[in-house]
Amino acid sequence: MRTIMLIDMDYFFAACEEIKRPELKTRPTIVGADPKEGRGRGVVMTCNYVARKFGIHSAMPISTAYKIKPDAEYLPVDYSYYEKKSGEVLSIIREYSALVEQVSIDEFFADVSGKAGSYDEALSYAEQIKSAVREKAKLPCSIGISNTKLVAKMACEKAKPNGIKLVKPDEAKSFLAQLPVGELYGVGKKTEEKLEKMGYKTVGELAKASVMDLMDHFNAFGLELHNSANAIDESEVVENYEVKSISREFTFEHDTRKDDEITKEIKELSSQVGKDVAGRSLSYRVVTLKLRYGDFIEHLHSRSIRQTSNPEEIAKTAVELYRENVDSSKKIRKLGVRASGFTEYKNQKKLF
Ligand code: TTP
Ligand code: MG
Repeated sequence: MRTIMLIDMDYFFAACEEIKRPELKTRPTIVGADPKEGRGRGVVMTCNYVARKFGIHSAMPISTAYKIKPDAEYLPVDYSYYEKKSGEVLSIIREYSALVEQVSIDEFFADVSGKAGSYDEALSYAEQIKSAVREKAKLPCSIGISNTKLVAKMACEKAKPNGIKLVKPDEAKSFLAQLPVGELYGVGKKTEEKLEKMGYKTVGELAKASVMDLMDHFNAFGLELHNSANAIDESEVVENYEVKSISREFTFEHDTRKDDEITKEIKELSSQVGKDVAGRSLSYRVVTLKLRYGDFIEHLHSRSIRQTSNPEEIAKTAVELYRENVDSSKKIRKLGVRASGFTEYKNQKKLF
């Protein structure tokens, strides 16, 4: 029998800020765009649970948050610190499990099948991991435990904040059955709407739907939906040492069409991405430029180049992509620059 844990940090970016300034723990604290006294653009990346009590949440426009709570603490995003803390958490979890998969900056699957003989043992093992993360990294987390990644992940959502939830294999189907379809992992807004139109409101109802019917509507994804709703998930926890991409984004104060303003920002973003790439001793092969226009239409433009570790190539390629693709009849709201297609150049050198 497999025992899988999903460890997700609570209000991660804001919890990191509380380490730097413990007095924030009792204050509503919001990490994200600068609110500029209500005129700011961009969104709340996350906020602590003190702020959540006022209805503030991730992805909310920062101006809305400011309307609700102008006297909250508003802090800029300090990625490099959060990445450092994320690395610390990963090392702590590795002390407890040989098989760890990092899903995002604050989310980790651990297969602890060999470590916990029974589910009671799994619970106390999770307690130990949670305490170690709290004591060593000074950060709170929540842990979901089950025999599949799917149910562990969804159990963790229910354990939040600062909790542990175990769903035993024979309880998995009934645990899922009561949830609205929108809460099933993998179901986004569009799928949710479609499923509701088809008459499936809860995961339990979806579980009983005919696979054929689901596949008629969703093709192969229909089978996945059927399996998920029935708590069937064979996927394994896989080690992933590699980073897939590194990116930075920027939202302009005012939508703009000024070429010099835009290229300056593309170069700045490229330089930040370049530093990050170099810091990890990576070489890259793909550069992507994201352009979001004032009407919120977004385009991604990518180019493959010769594998290189030269950070300058990012700005050069991104600016080329901009010149070749920009729709100059429209103003730009937001920019993003991404590097991907990595190999570790230290290893490459060894190979050659
Ligand atoms: P989450 O784990 O989704 O959120 P959280 O850790 O802040 O809160 P919770 O207690 O509910 O887990 O995301 C982890 C971090 O990723 C979060 O602190 C901020 C960042 N983030 C973004 O950058 N963009 C987003 O859209 C979201 C949701 C989060
Ligand atoms: Mg989290």
